[in-house]
Amino acid sequence: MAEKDKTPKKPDNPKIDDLYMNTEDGSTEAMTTNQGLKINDDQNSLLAGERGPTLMEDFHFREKMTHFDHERIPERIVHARGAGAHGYFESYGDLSQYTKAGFLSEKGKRTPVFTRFSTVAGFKGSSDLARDVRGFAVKFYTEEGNYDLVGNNMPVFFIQDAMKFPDLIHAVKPEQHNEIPQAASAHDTFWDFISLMPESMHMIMWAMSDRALPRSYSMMEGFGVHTFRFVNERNESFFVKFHWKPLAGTHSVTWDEAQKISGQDPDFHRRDLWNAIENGNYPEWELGVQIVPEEDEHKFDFDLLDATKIIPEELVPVKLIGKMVLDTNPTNFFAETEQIAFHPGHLVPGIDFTNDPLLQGRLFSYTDTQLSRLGGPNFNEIPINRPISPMHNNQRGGLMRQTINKGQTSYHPNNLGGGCPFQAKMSDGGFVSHHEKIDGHKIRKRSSSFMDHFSQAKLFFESQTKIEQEHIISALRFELGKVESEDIRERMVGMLTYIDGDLAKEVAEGLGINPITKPKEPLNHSFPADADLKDYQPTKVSRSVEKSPALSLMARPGKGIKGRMIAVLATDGVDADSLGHYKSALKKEGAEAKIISSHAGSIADSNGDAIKVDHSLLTTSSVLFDAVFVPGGSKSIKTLHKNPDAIRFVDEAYKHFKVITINGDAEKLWDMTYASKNANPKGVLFDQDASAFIEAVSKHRVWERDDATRIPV
Ligand code: HDE
Repeated sequence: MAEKDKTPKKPDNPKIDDLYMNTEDGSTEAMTTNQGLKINDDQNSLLAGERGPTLMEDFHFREKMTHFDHERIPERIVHARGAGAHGYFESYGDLSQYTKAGFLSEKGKRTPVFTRFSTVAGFKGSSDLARDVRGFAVKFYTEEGNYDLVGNNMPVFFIQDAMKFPDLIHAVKPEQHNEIPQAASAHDTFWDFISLMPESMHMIMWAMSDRALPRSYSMMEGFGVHTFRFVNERNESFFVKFHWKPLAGTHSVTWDEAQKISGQDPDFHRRDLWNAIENGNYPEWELGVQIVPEEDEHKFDFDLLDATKIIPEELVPVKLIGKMVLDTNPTNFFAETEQIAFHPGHLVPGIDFTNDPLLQGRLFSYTDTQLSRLGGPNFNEIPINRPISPMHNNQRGGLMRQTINKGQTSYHPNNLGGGCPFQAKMSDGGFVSHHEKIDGHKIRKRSSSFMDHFSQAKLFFESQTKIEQEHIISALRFELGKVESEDIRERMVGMLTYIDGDLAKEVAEGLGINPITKPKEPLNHSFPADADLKDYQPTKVSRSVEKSPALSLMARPGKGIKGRMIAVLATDGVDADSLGHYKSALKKEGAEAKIISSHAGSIADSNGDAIKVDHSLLTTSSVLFDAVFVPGGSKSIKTLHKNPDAIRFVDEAYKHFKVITINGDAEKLWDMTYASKNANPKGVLFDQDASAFIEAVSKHRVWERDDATRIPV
């Protein structure tokens, strides 16, 4: 028999007395101290006389204030700003040919996950819309222990060796003398470092592309970045690269929007994820793998261990092996999203590392950082970090220990404790590292197979569509335009000539640099002392594919408009039929139609029915929406077409390549816009029904609208 739901229904308009009855089991909940003592007065401190000083003995005040004083923990050194959600991963089939990982062993097998998305450079309170790489970290709570796939939304990285990570991060974070700028790479120290690091050039192309400005977490790809290993039951190993492919497609916002969103709603991505889940529009990604047999390790013209390289999908296709759905918001941000501790070294049998020197360094850093961030070695006992599989070992004590270990023994081997916990055989899921043969000199040196820094940067740039290339050029003009040192600007533009001559020329033009000075070789300034420069030349400079269309965001438009935000401009007198038709069609597709009006509260439609207003024109902006619908209704339009904010709303949406539908009398409002001066405006639909609008919105933006950026808003 199903258990009776004891949760009391929340009254629609709760009165203060109802709020005493809000616990899950319906009982009342008295306020207590941390010792369980019921509190009678939480309003006043204990005073010596009505107008006297506070008494030291006020234990309730002291406890409350002490806890408050210690509420913050150190934010993450990188990826401080983030948001996360619970969900599940479902395997598409049996992957045992490649890996013995249990969670990939049968069709339909579900594993709970928690996923956290983040920006890298900004502090915890910074804007979601910074131009930055996004973290894409997934904790799989498998039956064989926690497996963490701690990736990013770009498949390569700035550096090849973990030794350089502190330098990279010091360069991109706010400058040390004045702690400016926040969450931005557009400043001198970042470009000073980058312009001396040719190995960063491939990643710079990604970071300057629209990938750095995702429309939504649910519209970005994720990548494991490093090459990992799959290992099967026969101990055969395969190299593997992980990919997350969003079902909603890959979409971004423009830089002008990003900057405005940072002011209008710095929580834009966090809110988008939260609302999508609350509204049942669960974000979904497919997990894909590129699998390379061990014997093919040296078949490529790049090194699989070099994290500044991709394996083009045209060389090794991505095989889809499962789906992740995020369907539950955290109950408490701090307890879950903030305290979750990821680690690329959290593995399950069937998945293992390679010798990628960036990955190897990460294996040290992630536990180490939790010691200061979460305060000690017991962070694995925080509920969000606990595995669902049983956990037994002889680790004891330490700050904030939660487990009450029973018995006499905490060592191995033991007889007194019955030999427990015992070591598990491989056949019982005991983890054994892959038996890779290693034979080498102890040496600090980068392999010369890592030295071709430009071929893939070029491949990326040349695989972009024209509009994406233009965005990369503008991004570089902006970023370098904010750099004060002319030397750095010039050095960086010089470096770009090694990627693409036209790219360098276009950027130089925007910066007023003429002529371009090609930096003298060697370009790399990250040499050890006493280096023999011959060792730092590429062994091979080649490109096995000329173009990789998969590298363009346009390659993955996705399906439908689930989770898209549609602005409906309307006020009293709005045409009830048209509005009703659109609202129900959009809801069916999982999009959110929001009524934006000249005032807050509610409006009366042409039938006199009251409609709730979601935002007034004062409290929102077109940059927070994907498309605009202006229904007719002469009274509504009469009011709106005199409102400069409404006109600006439409113009700005036009500027950002968004689909606009104008129905009936709304044409009067359209005629007031700058955009209407174009006789043939692309992506503006007149008197269309909702299906035409939905089809147009599913393409995300009208990139072919070539007069868009000329709109002066
Ligand atoms: Fe991280 N990284 N990282 N990183 N990283 C951290 O760990 C580090 C790198 C990534 O939502 C830190 O718990 C080093 C690549 C994500 O909680 C820290 C190096 C990739 C997150 C750390 C790298 C990542 C982190 C900070 C160079 C993509 C956020 C707080 C060797 C594959 C996870 C923490 C979350 C977080 C170190 C490079 C992804 C300091 C030393 C490459 C998604 O340990």
